[in-house]
Amino acid sequence: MMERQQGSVPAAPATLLAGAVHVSGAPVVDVDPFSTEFFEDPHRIHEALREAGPVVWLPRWSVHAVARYEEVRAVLHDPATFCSGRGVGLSDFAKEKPWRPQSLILEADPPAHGRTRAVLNRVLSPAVMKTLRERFQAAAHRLVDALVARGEIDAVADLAEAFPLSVFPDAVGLREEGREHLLPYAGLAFNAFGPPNELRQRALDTAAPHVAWVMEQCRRENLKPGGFGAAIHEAADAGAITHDEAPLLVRSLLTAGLDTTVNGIGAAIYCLARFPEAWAALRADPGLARAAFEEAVRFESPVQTFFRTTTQAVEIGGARLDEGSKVLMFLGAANRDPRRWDEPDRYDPTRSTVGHVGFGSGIHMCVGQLLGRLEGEVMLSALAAKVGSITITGPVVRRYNNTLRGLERLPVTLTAA
Ligand code: OVV
Repeated sequence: MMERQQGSVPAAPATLLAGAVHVSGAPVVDVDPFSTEFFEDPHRIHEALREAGPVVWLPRWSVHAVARYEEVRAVLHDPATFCSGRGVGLSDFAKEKPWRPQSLILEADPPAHGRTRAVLNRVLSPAVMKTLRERFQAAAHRLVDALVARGEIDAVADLAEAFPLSVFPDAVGLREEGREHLLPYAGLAFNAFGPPNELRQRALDTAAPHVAWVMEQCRRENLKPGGFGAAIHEAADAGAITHDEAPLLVRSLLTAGLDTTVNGIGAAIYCLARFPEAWAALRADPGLARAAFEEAVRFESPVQTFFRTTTQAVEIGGARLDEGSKVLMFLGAANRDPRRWDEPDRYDPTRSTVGHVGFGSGIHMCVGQLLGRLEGEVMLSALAAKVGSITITGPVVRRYNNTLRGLERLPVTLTAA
């Protein structure tokens, strides 16, 4: 492995090793997409990765990567060749023991995946969303009223985290005590998809109390009737999954269901604070709330990356990949690929976002997408109804995570409408 110096990333776009090409035929791009420099400003390096070729080789972590829309989609839509069962992080489960028991849905392939997916599809169905909408709307309106009364807030802790925390744990059926473990657990799980860098190491070193609490909450006796958790256990009664699978599927909700919506809502607030035209359009037509949230998911791509692993030798984008090759998919780069999007760097709630890969695509496409969209929509529609302006009033601080893109702090003033 080559030595990298901190702070050596040049101001110019990513360094091509003077036309170097990997044995696979993929151009070599010498960047670390899991470094703090990259997290601070990924967009120009995303561009360099797209421009370098349809598939590139990243020597820093010895993986191939795709950053163009077309190839990201192609990988997502060929799960037989680009599998998830060997893990969707850098670690190859065929060679390394997973840090926790393997997810029965995220880290599974057909046909096994279809069975667990069907259960979560039903637990998070449109019909279930209908039963939640009023409750979520009321919670959003209550929170926005309180925040407008305060005026000066941190839009991360006070809004993007506070709102999902006020609705999601109850919807799962969790007890009150210990909910402070949820965000640290999710943060560590998303860091664990990354390479063995400091972020991942530190996350795993401090994981034990969060892991223990989360696993305990997945047991049937700790889940209140009427929630998503109880519904998963009832699917085991009905024979759709086994009784020992149910807790692990509940764990998927606890891993993937909170930090994602926190960063999705955070992305939307950050977009609306930076694009006054978009904010004006939303205020004029609160019916744009759902579209404004969706466009924020495209624009910021709260889930930036996932890996796949090749099940056989395959040619893609003119490169020849061996069996067992890890392929890194840059969802965020695909969502701003100018080959696919007009003015990709413009946040525009009136554009068509159809086909964006912020929720993935294909058989693994976010099973909680309706819940995420519901939370985003009701929050943005409450803001549109009650807030006149969102002004950034202090330093915006980024939160570093190997998979999630979002902020640590976003100081804003909200004025009443
Ligand atoms: C989409 C996603 C992210 C993280 C974890 C899981 C799923 C899971 O199934 O545990």
